Amino acid sequence: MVPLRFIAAIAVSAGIVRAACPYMENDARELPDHHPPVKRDGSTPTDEFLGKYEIDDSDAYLTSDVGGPISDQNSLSAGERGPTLLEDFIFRQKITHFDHERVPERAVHARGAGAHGVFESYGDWSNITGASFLGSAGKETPVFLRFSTVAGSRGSADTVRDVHGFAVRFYTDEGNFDIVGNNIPVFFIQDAILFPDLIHAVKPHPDREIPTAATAHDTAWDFFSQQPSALHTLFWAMSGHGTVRSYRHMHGWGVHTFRFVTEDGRSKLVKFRFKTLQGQASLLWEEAQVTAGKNADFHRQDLFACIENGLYPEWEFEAQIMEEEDQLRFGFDLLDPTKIVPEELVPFTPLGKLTLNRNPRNYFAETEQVMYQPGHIVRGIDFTDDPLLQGRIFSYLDTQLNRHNGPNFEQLPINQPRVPWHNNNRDGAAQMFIPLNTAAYSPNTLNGGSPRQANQTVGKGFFTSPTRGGSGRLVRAVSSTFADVWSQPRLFFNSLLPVEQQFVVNAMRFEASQLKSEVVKNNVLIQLNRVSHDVAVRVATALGMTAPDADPTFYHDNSTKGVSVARDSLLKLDGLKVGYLTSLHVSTRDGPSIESLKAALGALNVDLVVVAEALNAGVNQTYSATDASGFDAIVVSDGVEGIFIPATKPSNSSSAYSTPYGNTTSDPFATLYPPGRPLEILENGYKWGKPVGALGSGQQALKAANIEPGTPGVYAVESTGDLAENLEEGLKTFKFLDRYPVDE
Ligand code: HDE
Repeated sequence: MVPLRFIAAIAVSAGIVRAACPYMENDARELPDHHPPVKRDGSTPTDEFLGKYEIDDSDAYLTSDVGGPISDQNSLSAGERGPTLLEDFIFRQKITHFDHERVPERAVHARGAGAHGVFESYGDWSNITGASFLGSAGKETPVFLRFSTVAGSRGSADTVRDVHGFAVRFYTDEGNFDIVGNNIPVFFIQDAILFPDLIHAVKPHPDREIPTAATAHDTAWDFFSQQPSALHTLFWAMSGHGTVRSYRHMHGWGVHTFRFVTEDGRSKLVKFRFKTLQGQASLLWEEAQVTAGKNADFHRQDLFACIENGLYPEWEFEAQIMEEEDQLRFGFDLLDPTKIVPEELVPFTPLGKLTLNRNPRNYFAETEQVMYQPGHIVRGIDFTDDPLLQGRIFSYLDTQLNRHNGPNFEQLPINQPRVPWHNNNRDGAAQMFIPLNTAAYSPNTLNGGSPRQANQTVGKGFFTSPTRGGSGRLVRAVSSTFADVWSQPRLFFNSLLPVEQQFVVNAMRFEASQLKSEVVKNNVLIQLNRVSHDVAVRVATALGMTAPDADPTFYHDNSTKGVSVARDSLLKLDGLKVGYLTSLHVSTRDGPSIESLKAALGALNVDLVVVAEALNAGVNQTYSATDASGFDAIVVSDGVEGIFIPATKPSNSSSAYSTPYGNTTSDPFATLYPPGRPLEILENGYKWGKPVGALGSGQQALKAANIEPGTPGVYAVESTGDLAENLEEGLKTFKFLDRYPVDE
């Protein structure tokens, strides 16, 4: 039998197969090159690997799926007014393909957006892990990151309140490694067998399919209150972590404890975090709700635009590194995914940096078809016995089989490793390659024993950490070391600013007051009361109920840093937007002052969006299409106070323009937008904690909106220079939360 390698070598030298690309060194597999890689103009060219799969339709004839040039504008019919013929293979192929265009959406995390990027290791970490992508300083590894919400279906809005997915694939030179994480460091349940229960409870009611992408309903809170392991994640989700400003402004967490293993088999326990280098930022709930209606694509738009504009978001990849014997050292179990390890106990070690620098070129082929698995693991990293992780290792492979309708989904371009693969897996629907080895089994002699077995010492194979083992009676029970599920939600709540605590309480009031079942509401109060009597009383008040008596078994005053969103200023202002409210009545919109403001903000990578009644030179947006939710700060230009101040009576003067609420007006622009919109934008911006400002006589608009000049985050100024300086500070603060009252 001629070895595969030999056949491949002949094929290459005979020109039957092209020489291997850099990613597939010594490998015969390669696509034909009739579709040369397409380079995108601008900042984000396609990488060489995926480029080979791209199709460039420019200057080409339309063809059938099998290459014959065709016209498909009209179907083939028997006579001009006659029936379409079954013979019309062009019609049938096109319609059949269309009928099969969808694959099942993800059972959870269906709504999402992804991007390509690169990971760079800060150092040689071989003292703690044999993972090759962490093997030397400056080593680069391609990545693909998909962000998501959990509960909503594929067409749901981005800004619903939810946990957010943060799934990272490293295309390492020793195979694909996925960290399929979330923006919240803990999870609702401790055992994977409860996942279907959790999701059935959280998804819409089965009879009426209501509500979409929301937990504010009876089944969700019934489950949360019957399964109190959910409380910790619930508290995080009810805080700003559930309503992020953008995917760029959140951390990513690996959630489970994993293992690092060195080449010589020494292991450590690790928890992973991707720390946002933009800084954390959140929307307020009312703002998030409005945004969901005004711009359902708010987060994917932000991500796409920033990358397209070269404002590449970055995260530091960090690990909390612990000893094997630390498993029960901290007063909880490191195998319990409902627990964080407070950073005061174990600080984070920064290992490298992840940068997103390239948008997908086709949403379906890349973002929809990327199929992550916690089971995608590489040499030097290993699992732990966390029962949630154990179940996930099974579930993700299974769900991909369902989505792809067969086992060859790893051959899709976005899923392929960037290294050759060799095994005896064969056939199945949509097999994309032509395996030449007829001895598709192991051990074999007919193919020289190839593909050969690799292990810890031979062929740099994956190996299980030698420290791992298990024995014991078979049990169907959660470990008693997982029992305390109330102390850490309290730790989280204690660690928030009072106004952030208020938002958590407000969120619970919002959700719980929509519950129909008195029993569920009561159970919710019982569980909240175990975490905090204060929270239970505050929520009970809004429900018109009485909280149970204090239940102090788990009460404590500990706190930890790093869980609050609002405590720290933003690190970068990249991609933030300032709305500049002006009017066609004034010419300041294209004068030198606005240019200087644009330039000053542009230097911070902040976009100044000029809004007026109609598109015109120097105007980017109209009032009819604009809302406060589209901006991170709002300023009013000089000379436009007229459109903010409702007139008491219609003006008859043809030069006047002061009747936004009147149904008769001499303002030629007043009917171009909904009555009162400019004032509404300013009022909402202020209400939602944004920095607001006004130039010159525009300051009268602040008065009309009842905004007190001189209060934090309110800038009444005369020059654009002052405004730019103030806005920089204001945007770093991001939200001025003292505008929100806190319960006494
Ligand atoms: Fe997932 N989860 N999950 N999950 N999960 C899926 O896989 C599952 C859990 C997470 O952008 C599904 O491909 C089980 C924790 C992300 O493509 C499914 C359990 C964490 C994504 C699935 C969990 C996650 C998923 C649906 C309990 C954070 C989206 C489609 C044991 C650490 C990945 C799919 C993407 C997706 C199962 C719990 C994160 C059904 C059984 C904990 C980010 O297989």
